[in-house]
Amino acid sequence: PAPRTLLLTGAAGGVGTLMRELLPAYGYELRLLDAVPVPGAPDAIVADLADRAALREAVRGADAVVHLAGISLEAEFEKIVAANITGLHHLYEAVREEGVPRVVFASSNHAVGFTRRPREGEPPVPVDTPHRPDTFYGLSKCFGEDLAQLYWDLHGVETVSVRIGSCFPEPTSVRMLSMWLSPGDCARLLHAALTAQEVGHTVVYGSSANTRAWWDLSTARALGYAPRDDSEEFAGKLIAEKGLPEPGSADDLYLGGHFCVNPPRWPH
Ligand code: NAI
Ligand code: 15L
Repeated sequence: PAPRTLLLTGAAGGVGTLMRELLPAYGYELRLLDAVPVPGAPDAIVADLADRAALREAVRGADAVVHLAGISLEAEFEKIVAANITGLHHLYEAVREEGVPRVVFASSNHAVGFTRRPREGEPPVPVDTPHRPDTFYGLSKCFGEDLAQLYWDLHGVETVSVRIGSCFPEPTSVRMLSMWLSPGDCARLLHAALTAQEVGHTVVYGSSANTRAWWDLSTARALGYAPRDDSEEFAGKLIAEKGLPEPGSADDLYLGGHFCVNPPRWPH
């Protein structure tokens, strides 16, 4: 049966706010958690990933966890370690202890950010391309994917690690034309990741069916994901406004784009 009660961590964030709106239509009951109060949700659990007891209580009885909480941009190494490494370990320990069968983990394109982006006629980047983080942030997502693999191999906790591209209401840069995951497609992808049979630990790229996509959506599609959106409708306006990336620039060369040279920093 499809999982029904979901713990959604990071519910006050950008993706969390979008998913709070869209996931209930798939029949999920959401339990929300964030380090800060979630606007309009007085019942949300306000807890830091440092708080193991709170996490254990939060996951109890849940059918699955969609784990979005954490530092979502570059930051001091120690801060990244606390939220995205130690905090992730706390979450997986809680999940293991409480017998929650599945996690969907928000990984990132920045786990492979220093990978060259394919040129015209070259194949898309596969999910088994080596990790090439572009930041400490990306490095923490590499760790997260490996932690997920360990909890599957050692403890039988299933995870779908979604290397999200750029999940925002609209793409706002030329790079995002290749990376964009529309909110509707994000909900479709999470639902596929939550309901597919026997995922073990599966890594997928998270983007819409973008004409300018750089990566391979086959493992996502194998879960049942059928994206409906394409960033191309925004291409004319964005390219006219911002121009194409300078040849040889990070935005031109690498999946991670400007994160490789001048990453935006946490907090937003
Ligand atoms: P965000 O920064 O808007 O939201 C993250 C949320 O996590 C915030 O509400 C924050 O309060 C909470 N948080 C941070 N540290 C915490 C802690 N120690 N304990 C409890 N809560 C904590 O990020 P966004 O954009 O919503 O991203 C969600 C997830 O998806 C993040 O893990 C991010 O790395 C990942 N991601 C997002 C992408 C995007 O395009 N938005 C792209 C790739 C990955
Ligand atoms: C990410 O991993 C960030 O969390 C998000 O804020 C975007 O910057 C995204 O990558 C991106 O590469 O556009």
